Amino acid sequence: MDPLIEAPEALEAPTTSSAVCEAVQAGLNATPKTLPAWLFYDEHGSQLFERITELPEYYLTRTERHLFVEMAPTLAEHVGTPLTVMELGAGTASKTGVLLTALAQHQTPLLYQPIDVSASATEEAANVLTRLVPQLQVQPQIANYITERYDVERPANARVLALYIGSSIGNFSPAEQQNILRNLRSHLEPRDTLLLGLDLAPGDAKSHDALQKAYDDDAGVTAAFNKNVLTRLNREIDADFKLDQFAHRACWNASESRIEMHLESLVSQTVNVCGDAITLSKGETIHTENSYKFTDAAINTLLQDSGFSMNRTLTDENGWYAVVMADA
Ligand code: AVJ
Repeated sequence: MDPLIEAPEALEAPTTSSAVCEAVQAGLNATPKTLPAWLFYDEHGSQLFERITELPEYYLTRTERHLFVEMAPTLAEHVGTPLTVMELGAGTASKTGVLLTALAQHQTPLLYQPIDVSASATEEAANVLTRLVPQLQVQPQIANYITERYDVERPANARVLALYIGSSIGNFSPAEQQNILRNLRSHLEPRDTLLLGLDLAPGDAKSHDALQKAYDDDAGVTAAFNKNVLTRLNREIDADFKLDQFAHRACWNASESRIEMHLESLVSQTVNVCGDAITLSKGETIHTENSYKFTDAAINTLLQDSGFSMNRTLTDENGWYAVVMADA
């Protein structure tokens, strides 16, 4: 497919180990040191993320699911029928299932079009969801949804409900966020609807402490998720990270409105990565992830700049998480 824009390094995993070496070396030789975020999601990392979504401190998944349960009965009315559902990212099947179950009561069969870079993720989602919603017709597409064109099918001239949920957009820089939504909107018509799930910035409603703990839980699952990146590099490429010489750190960057995850070197040390000696001083960190958090104003700007017009916003009673409906 035609690349629309330069691919951000964050999204797509290279397929050869020499390409992984190159990407990892580039990040570790930069100042400050970084590692690409796709490294998180190997098999063990994906399992750890599933465990994160069940932690008491990690309110995002559970809060979004509650909001879906609340809005599901009237969603078909808001979107209008006939409708088809497409989703960026394979999504956590259980949450999408809440919406699809309700929508399938208004529309049989219901065409569901998940778009993801990972074939295994879309397959898994398709399997779980068809078991949950037998009226579902699943048509997955493997594509990089930032940079590539994809197809959106409209059976019977249906309206499209586009899902981009789970705070997935938060892992991308503001420029990438805009590219994702602009690319999405170029596939939609004015009568179509976007449903966007976003985590809200700390403030009067949410303390910094509550946010911080969501990314540094007491059981240490997020720490394990972060350090798994190093385990993966030791296994998949020629690297010798000593795991006990790194510590998980999560910190709020107020000026960028994001939680950052880092791996802090506890000692001054040298690590070998594909024949390259990387030196880290004591206290130096490797930046592994950004998770952007949104104010109401930032949500408005993001939608406006990408051509959507805000329809309504649903937030939980604490005001911690938002599900936004916008018109294409
Ligand atoms: C998958 C992007 C929603 O940023 O909250 C969870 C990933 N990182 N804990 C997030 C994550 C650390 C998560 N998203």
